[in-house]
Amino acid sequence: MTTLLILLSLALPQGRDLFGVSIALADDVNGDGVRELWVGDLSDDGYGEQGALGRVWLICPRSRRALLRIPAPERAERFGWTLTTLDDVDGDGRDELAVSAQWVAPPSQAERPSREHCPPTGAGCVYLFSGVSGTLLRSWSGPADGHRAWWHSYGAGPALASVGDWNGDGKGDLAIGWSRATDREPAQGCVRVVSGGEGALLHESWGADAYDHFGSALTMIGRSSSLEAGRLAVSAWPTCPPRTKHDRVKHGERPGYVRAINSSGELLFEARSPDDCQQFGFSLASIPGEGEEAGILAVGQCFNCSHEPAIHLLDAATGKRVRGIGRPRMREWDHVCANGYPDPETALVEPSFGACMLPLDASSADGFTRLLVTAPSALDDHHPAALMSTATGAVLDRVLLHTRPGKEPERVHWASYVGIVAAPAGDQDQDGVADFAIGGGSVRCSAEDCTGVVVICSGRDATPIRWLTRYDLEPD
Ligand SMILES: [Ca+2]
Ligand SMILES: [Ca+2]
Ligand SMILES: [Ca+2]
Repeated sequence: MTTLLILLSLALPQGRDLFGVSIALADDVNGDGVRELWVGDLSDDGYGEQGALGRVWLICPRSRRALLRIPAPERAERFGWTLTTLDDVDGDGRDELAVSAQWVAPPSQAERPSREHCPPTGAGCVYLFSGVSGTLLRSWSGPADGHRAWWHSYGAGPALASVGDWNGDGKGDLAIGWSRATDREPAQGCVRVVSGGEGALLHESWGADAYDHFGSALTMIGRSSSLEAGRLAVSAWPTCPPRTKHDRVKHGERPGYVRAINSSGELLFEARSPDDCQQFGFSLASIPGEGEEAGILAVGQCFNCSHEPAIHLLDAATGKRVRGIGRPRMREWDHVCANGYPDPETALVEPSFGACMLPLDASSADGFTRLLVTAPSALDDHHPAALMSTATGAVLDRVLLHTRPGKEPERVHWASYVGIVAAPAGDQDQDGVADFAIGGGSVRCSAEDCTGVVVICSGRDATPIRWLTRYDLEPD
């Protein structure tokens, strides 16, 4: 019934609260000693041909003030599903912000595709803005994009990643995953690395086959400082060719793969799942190594796949699998809520386990990096994420949304899909440990429920510190 309500609601343009579908850590713009957050907001005010126009907020979390609002540029729609900060480009010493629009309306009415066409045909765009003023610096076009899971916002594209200074000109550069790009074959997908300074194409590589959707997820690996070029990991989630049902059965699933390339464009390795899962690479995260160590590339396979969800930890230099993290039992993931399950001892965490991953700075007692792992779910999402040991796969700390600091808990009950994104949040509570933020984005079934949120959590023990919703934002 819940799923039905969501589907019905999605069919309607009204009532979507999609505040928090994307998050990135900003500089301390207002000088209060705590860094700001960029938050994407696809909520329902302002609609175009293909859906919400979208906007991006720069928010001071401490005061809940919006310091800047970047509206969708002219003819851009579905603006803000993905965003990333970039090392300084315009020379003011502050990071810039890259934001995607999944669709750009053509200039003439005659060229408009049907509104029902999903994913939309035509062009999408990625825009680079000054991180201080929100001034548009440049943009790059590619094929229109959408979501990998058709009924919600998981895995929205085009994927974006800051790649440090790829070409050595002292300015930040950007990788864009155009997973629906067509070369010799349809939807092979490509990744393009572009220069933040000049806008020039620095690198381009393509998926192996038709419908590989290469470029679906991106992350930098083995990078120790911000303006140092590292290596780029790119994943492909192949889909079945859109032919007849018979063909679909005949072709079956094809395994997903992850490739790593360096700033000379050389292929360093290609990795696949031990079980050939199609959605290997749904999520990617990089755990930097100490000193000469190459570090670890964490690869998630989750959600809507016919294989068991899992996280694979690969050697970042060779792509060889080091170990895996399996889906925990509910009892371990959330010992409070597990009591509500028919069989808490055997029930497993949602199959969205691993939808998003984020390594945290502070190490666990065993000396290994802790990995934030999300498992977003629908309307009763009390346990969206946990900190896990990359050594043992054990759950170390849990993000539990039973209470909202300083507020009535009712709204908490209706936060949903929290964990479709995760981002570093700086040290918000100023205890010397870097914190993190996880975001939701919801479909409202009536006026008061299902709020899109950004939940800022303590990097020390994962306790929620602060909630941000668009209703809380104070006008500046
Ligand atoms: Ca600040
Ligand atoms: Ca700048
Ligand atoms: Ca550069």
